[in-house]
Amino acid sequence: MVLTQQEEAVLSRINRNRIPGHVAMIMDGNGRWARERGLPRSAGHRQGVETVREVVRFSNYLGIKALTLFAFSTENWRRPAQEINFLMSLPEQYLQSELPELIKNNVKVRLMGDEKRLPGQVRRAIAKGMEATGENSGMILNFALNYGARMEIVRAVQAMLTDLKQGKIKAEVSEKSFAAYLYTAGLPDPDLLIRTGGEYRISNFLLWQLAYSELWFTPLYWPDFGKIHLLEAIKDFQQRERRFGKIPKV
Ligand code: V07
Repeated sequence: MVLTQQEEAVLSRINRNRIPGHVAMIMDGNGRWARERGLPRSAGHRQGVETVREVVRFSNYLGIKALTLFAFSTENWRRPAQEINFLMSLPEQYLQSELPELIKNNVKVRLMGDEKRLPGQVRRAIAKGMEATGENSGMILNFALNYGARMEIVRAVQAMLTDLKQGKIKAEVSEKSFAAYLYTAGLPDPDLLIRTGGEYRISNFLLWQLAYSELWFTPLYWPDFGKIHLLEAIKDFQQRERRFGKIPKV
């Protein structure tokens, strides 16, 4: 990995043994990035994919064990059809160019969200990516597509009721047994949430899983987010961890 002097300087102040295990990201600000340059929104999304490529590579290099990216929310269907069509071409484009490298780097691709409403072409591309990386044991790369946290929770309750009616489970719920019905089953909760684009909200992302996560917000637009910013976020995460480390968790 080639790093600038500035990136090396921040990296040297980071404890490589205390890299957050699971990092989640809300990738906001692509449209505004484009508008400020007089470009169509699609140009912002295209540049956003470049950031995804860089962030995935660098996260893997740093030893992050799981990376969850909010690519398309259940609310995003309200956007113009033209923009939705463009967005729906991105998973296939990304996987077409990155899959060989993801396979080589032992990255495992996963999808979280309601697949049913996704176009067949998107589902096929992702199924292929998941199939090709299914045996990999390195970083888990979770794409949240057609994802909404309230929907995820309601869906989990429905699935529990189905299992109950079929006699597969007893009429008992614990945090642990409930979490097994979420898309993130088997994954640790995110240690760190990063949101770009200057909004200071969670926006229906991982409501259950973010209960104890550190939150890191930046006004930077997603296409402007780079290695240096991920390093800054991790540095802040480690400083907060040190500050609060002495206080016992409730
Ligand atoms: C999307 C680029 C990043 C900024 C946010 C909106 C636009 C990567 C994917 C993707 C999804 C699934 C997958 C592989 C890649 C993606 C959408 C939008 C819909 F298996 N970037 N990206 N999907 N943007």
